[in-house]
Amino acid sequence: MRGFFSHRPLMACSAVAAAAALVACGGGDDTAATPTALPQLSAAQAGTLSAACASLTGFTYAGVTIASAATVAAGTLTLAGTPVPEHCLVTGKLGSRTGSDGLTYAIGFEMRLPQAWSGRFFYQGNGGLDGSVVTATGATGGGPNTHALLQGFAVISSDAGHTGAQTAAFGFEPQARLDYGYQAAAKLTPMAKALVKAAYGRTPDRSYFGGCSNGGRHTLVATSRLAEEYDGFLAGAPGYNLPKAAVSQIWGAQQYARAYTVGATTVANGSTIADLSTAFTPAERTMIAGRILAKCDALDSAADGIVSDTAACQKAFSLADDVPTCSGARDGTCLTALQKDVLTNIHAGARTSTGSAVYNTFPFDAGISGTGWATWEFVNSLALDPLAAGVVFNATPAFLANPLTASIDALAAGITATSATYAVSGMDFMTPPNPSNLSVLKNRGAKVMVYHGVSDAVFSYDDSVTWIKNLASANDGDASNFARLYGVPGMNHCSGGPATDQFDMLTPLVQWVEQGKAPDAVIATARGTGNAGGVNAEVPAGWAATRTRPLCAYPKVAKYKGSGSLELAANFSCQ
Ligand SMILES: [Ca+2]
Repeated sequence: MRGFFSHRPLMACSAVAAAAALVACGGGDDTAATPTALPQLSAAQAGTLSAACASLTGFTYAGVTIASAATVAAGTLTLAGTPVPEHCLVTGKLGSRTGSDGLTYAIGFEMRLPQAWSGRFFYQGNGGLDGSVVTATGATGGGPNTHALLQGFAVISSDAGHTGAQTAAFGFEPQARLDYGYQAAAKLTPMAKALVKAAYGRTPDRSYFGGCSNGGRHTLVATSRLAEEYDGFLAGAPGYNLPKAAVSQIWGAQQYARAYTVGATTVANGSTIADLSTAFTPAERTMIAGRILAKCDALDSAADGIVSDTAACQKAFSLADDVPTCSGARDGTCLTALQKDVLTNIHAGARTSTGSAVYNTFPFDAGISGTGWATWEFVNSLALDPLAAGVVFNATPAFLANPLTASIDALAAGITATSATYAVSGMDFMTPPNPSNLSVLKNRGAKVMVYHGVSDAVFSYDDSVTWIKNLASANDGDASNFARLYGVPGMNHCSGGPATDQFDMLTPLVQWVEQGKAPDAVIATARGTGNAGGVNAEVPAGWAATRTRPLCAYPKVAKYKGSGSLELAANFSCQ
């Protein structure tokens, strides 16, 4: 792979930036603190499909087999109640091969090419363990209302090099791991741009990469590995330390097992697992959320059911002092001392037996009442994360006999280790090589926007804060001229929870990249009753169904202006 520059002053004086920074560079005067102007990329120009769609079956590219190319009439697909305009759907495979396990592998993909094209290309990073070609609508998270395909992007989606969504068997095959980690995206990108050229007569003017969860991970990996290929990156709930988060989840399951009803079981993905949700009932989690709100809601100047000032809340809220300790049986109004110990540990973050942090802390936030929070903590921690951490990321892969008794030390070591068969560690193939050094994309004029639910239970919002802080430190204390993080209070993993979880972050990203209009705030809406893109049942009854809020770029938070309706974003500002 390309080299990574670590000497920032050198980059600040690169050829691209030299004109704007001539004095500072030539004089070698470190006291000159004037920020270097970053290049402004030009706007994409609209076009139309110039090739006959069916003729794209004849598209040739090394290693590619096109299976089909057919016109999809307007309205055949509907997204959030909106008919998708006419487009050309091309399906195919790249790099068919026989794996070390004797099975056939390929990077399956589909590409949707709008008849009326914006001049832009969107790489859709998908979730989970990949393994299926999710419809290439360009879903960007933020509630099901925004899709790059609806905005005229040519969109590619892939299975990342293996089939069988949510199964981990591919994790025994070394190359399939690497394709899942980052190589499928690297291989598909130039192919997709060539296919765009075949379809429209020119390569895309501007290229974007986005997704949520594992798709957010793909996106932050691309900020590092594919910095020269993309102009804008939209990462939702980025599991950019995904192997660590997976080990952390298993550790969390072991914590919950200290307080659950022994013998209680539930079924997930066809398997019977311990019912860890008995450790914290919905009534107890709702009570905890209420206690957090009582302490933290008004810290942002509005008692509106939203804890906007996450940092202040961590200082103000004490699980020990602010939640009653049960004097008798659990009845939903209190927590036992053991429950408090477990939940304190969960928020303090996973540790090895010698006390080393496995991952990161998790903030207290009102979204702990959400069903998504519970699913990740109590179900996926036993049904999904053991597949990822035990098999796919592990130097000695094996299905875990019992995640509740698995060695966290061994799992934590396994994701950083290599072996003769697995020469690249899980952490190396799954994460950005250096998430704090984005000099290449920065100095090209590319931009990064990240959003993250503060009540995400699997990938910690705190880890995204760590990312933006480290990025700022590597850029004279402020990376906001090319990268911004937007916390979504109350939101669980990618969507849901008591939150304004519907927003279009792609349009502001395009405006930032192509017009230089920096996004200070992004307006988000609650998906209450009647929402065309799907109703979020966890919007509190006291909220307007269409409540709006500004999502603010970290470290700013949304504060009430002091007058006007609490339901309208216009009455809040980012401070
Ligand atoms: Ca509030």
